Amino acid sequence: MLWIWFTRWLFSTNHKDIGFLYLCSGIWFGLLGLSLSLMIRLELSSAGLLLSDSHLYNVYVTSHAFIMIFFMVMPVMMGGFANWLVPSMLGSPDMAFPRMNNMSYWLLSPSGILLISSSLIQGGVGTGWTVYPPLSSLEGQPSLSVDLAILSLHLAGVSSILGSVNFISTIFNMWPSYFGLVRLPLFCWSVLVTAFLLLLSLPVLAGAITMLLMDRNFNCSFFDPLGGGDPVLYQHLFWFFGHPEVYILILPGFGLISHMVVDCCGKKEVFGSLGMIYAMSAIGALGFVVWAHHMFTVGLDVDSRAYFTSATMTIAIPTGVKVFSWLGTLFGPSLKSSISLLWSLGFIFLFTLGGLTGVVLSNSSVDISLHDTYYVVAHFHYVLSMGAVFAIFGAWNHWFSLGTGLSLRNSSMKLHFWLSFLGVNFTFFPQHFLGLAGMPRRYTDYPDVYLSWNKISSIGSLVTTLGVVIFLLALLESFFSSQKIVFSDSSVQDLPRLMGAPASTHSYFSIPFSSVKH
Ligand code: HAS
Ligand code: CU
Repeated sequence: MLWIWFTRWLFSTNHKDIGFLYLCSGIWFGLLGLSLSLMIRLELSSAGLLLSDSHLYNVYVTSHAFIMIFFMVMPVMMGGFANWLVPSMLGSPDMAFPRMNNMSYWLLSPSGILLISSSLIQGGVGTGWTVYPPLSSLEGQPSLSVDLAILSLHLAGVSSILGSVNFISTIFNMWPSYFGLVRLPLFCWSVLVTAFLLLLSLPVLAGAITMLLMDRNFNCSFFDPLGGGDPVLYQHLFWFFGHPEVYILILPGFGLISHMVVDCCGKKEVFGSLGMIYAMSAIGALGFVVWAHHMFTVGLDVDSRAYFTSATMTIAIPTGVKVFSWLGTLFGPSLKSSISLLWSLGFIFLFTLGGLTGVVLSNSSVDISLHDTYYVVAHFHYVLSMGAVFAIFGAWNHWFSLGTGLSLRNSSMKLHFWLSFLGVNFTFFPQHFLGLAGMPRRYTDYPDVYLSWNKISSIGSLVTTLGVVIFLLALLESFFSSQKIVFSDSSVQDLPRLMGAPASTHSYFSIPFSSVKH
């Protein structure tokens, strides 16, 4: 019995089983990342030191970022939702390489174990998620923790590359070619673009951290000026990966939002669907040529700064196309109120706010004073905590019943949304003011002048956490209640539309959910 259970989950090649595992791990890591963020907010809730050691604070900041990026958002979006939805939307029985899919998932666990162990031994990694030398070099942090974290990133990278190869092969081979890629559902498009970004950017990160590992362990000096190396080289390599990475985190969210928005107004297609495809492809391509906007303070020459400023600003155009297309889709009388509509509207509003502060930061002259301040922290939490995370919660509400046959209590989910909406705004809006007033990021302490906004920010994080508790309780209630949604024959006929397949393909659609209960 136990063996059957064991093999079911350990050796599974079924995209829904693997997706389920990814979602479960995502929730677990999400809670871990949330706990770390609470420690950060606790430390910053008053002036002076609460933690005995400022290095420990840096360890919290570093682990929080690694866990949220590599073990929460990426696995949930690509591993969880994409695994569930892509084969279903394509009308294919599974992913192209089901065993490779299993391997992608099971590489993530050793990677997570390495990352967590890195925090538990020899003081942990306090380098920030960017792992810049010389702080991350042997002189900066001689402990083994940094090496463990590097190996963890390598494994997570292999897992993601295998996943990308699988998604690209699945989409190109399992989508009937006579439909043409123009009719490929937008979520599949977003996953396709993301998979290419992963495939092209992760090897560069792998190169950079391998060089760092060589510097640390084999007396190399790629990033050490004393041996003819250059620490700025690391920054170029890291951000050549790092900037595409931020679009990797948001593009699948764009895809999910498009489907939710369409379903909420009962329309057949997103307004400007072809434009959405071009916009996502443009964001993906442009994402590779703007990396040095993270490095305006390293002493770039004025021409490079002018180039990286203007190239970065052009990304606002395709992103604007997406925002206005969502609004165009929502425009009209037939809006159906639902929880996923709330998250979608929240996403559009708050992601745009975060995008606009990105445009502010892209001005190299302004960034000289805003770089490494809380303004940057506010920017990226608006696009991530309110962009990526809102898309995840929206999609969770949108597809939960279809995937599990269970239902979530409407009032709890509404409360969860409003607590999150209030909580994140209270947490991150004041950080704009702190940044403009000069408060640096990654510091444990601050002058009293920054106290009040920091207090409000910390209270905000408690409100968000309360929302998460409500969400978890509602989830437990739904799993343990005996109330199951019974799909009628007519709703099964409606599955292609519910899954988000384009209207023109419905009659060709093979119903993916053989397990749907009648
Ligand atoms: Fe960013 C730093 C610029 C989008 C995530 N970003 C970060 C970091 C993260 C991150 C994690 O140029 C910190 C990394 C670290 O640890 O150091 N970002 C941008 C720009 C965009 C952008 C221009 N970022 C994202 C997304 C992310 C993300 C998406 C993840 C999900 N970001 C920066 C810059 C830095 C930066 C600097 C470095 C700062 C520093 O000093 O370290 C764009 O893609 C945003 C486009 C979206 C919009 C909104 C919708 C568009 C509409 C059209 C009309 C708007 C116009 C603009 C014409 C613009 C509605 C008008 C402008 C006005 C201000 C009114
Ligand atoms: Cu960037």
